[in-house]
Amino acid sequence: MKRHTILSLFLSFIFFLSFLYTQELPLEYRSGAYITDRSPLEEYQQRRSELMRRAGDGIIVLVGRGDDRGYGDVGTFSQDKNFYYFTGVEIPNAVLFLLPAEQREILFIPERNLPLEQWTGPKLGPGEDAVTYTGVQDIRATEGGEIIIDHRRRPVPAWREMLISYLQGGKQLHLILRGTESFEHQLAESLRRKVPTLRVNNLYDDLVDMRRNKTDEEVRLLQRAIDITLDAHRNLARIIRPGVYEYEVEAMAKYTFRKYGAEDSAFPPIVGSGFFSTVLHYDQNIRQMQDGDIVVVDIGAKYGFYCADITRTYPVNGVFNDRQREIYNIVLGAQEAVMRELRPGLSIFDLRKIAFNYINTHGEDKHGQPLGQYFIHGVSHFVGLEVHDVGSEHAPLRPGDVITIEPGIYIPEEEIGVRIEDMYLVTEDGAVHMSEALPRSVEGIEQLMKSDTAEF
Ligand SMILES: [Mn+2]
Repeated sequence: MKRHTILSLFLSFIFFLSFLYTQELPLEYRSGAYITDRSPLEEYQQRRSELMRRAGDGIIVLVGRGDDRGYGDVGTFSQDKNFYYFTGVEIPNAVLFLLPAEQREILFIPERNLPLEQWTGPKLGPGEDAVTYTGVQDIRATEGGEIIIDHRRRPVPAWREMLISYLQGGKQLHLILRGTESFEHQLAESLRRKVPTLRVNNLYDDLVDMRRNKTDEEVRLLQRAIDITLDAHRNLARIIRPGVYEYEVEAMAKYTFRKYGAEDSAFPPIVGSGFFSTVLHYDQNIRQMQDGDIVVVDIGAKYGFYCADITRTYPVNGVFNDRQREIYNIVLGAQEAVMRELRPGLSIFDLRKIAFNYINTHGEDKHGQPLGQYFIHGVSHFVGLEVHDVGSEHAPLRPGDVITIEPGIYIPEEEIGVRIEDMYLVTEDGAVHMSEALPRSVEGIEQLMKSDTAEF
């Protein structure tokens, strides 16, 4: 009797497992994806082709981020941005080989681990489903193993062994080396011990060149991230009033991001009121806002891995006082001065000079001094897969760049901080103002705070 019970329990457990793992789940659920919107596969294919064209020969190796979470571990996974840019793949522990001369692509992903999948959900392993999901035709197991060909077992090398044999054959290794201590640096070092003749070429400049040049598809995803962020501002503007805590404003931003399918905040939301309006990256957001305060709200959604970064400054009681209005209009004037000049050929460094000159020649502090000293950060940065995206502040801007313009004045003595930040796509003859739909003028901001039209 007892044995019978144990046996039937065991059998029903096996039945449950087989049910769990044989049912057909849509591929995106099994891909580890957090995004709800991905570009067509041809988009990633074109980026890989372009990278191969630039490398010319040898072997390009891109390594995705690892995920060591085991049974019962919590936490989340976030793919390496470059790996995502070339694959659209969020599967952890993946590695991509690109062989330009042979026009070959090999994607390594981990074999499925059924017991672990009880914790993590069904995943994509090497096989037809992974080919369909990624568009890469040759998909292999990261760890290697063996395959049976003509009734004989043949070993299949793991990706590192396979790479070493390519390099020993004389192929040059192409890596994207950023900074001085990346995983790719360590990989190059460990490979050099096995292959003393190793030649390494750094594709970082090519990567920057490619990632700066936003495709229509990237502009679409960026615009969606921006539009969701503008909706967040519309929603939070109408709840700002004396007595409300900064975290309530943060909550409305995060609520709106998720409500419209953004994965997350692109960075910790900054909601700084009173004195904290003058603290650039204040993200504690614990203060109760008071009548007469000004509050800086710097937020951005991350959608399809693309980031938005939009700042507005609001008067907590709904109406700017005279001094706040004066400072606000100087910041707005600086932003418009930069917007008028924005065109290809200027650098981000040049843009800052325009903003600084405007601020330093308008208004003064309590001691009769010019206000340039209170503009203490850059006026612009590239935006894309990262909030502060790749690209140098001295590089001439060109069509396809997406940047911010965000002048600010911060006077701690007066507890007045104002920042206005918008996003722009640089074009042949100027720029498209991607966040234009959200009001920026004093009247527009005050009207927005009164409006009843926010959607929940
Ligand atoms: Mn910014």
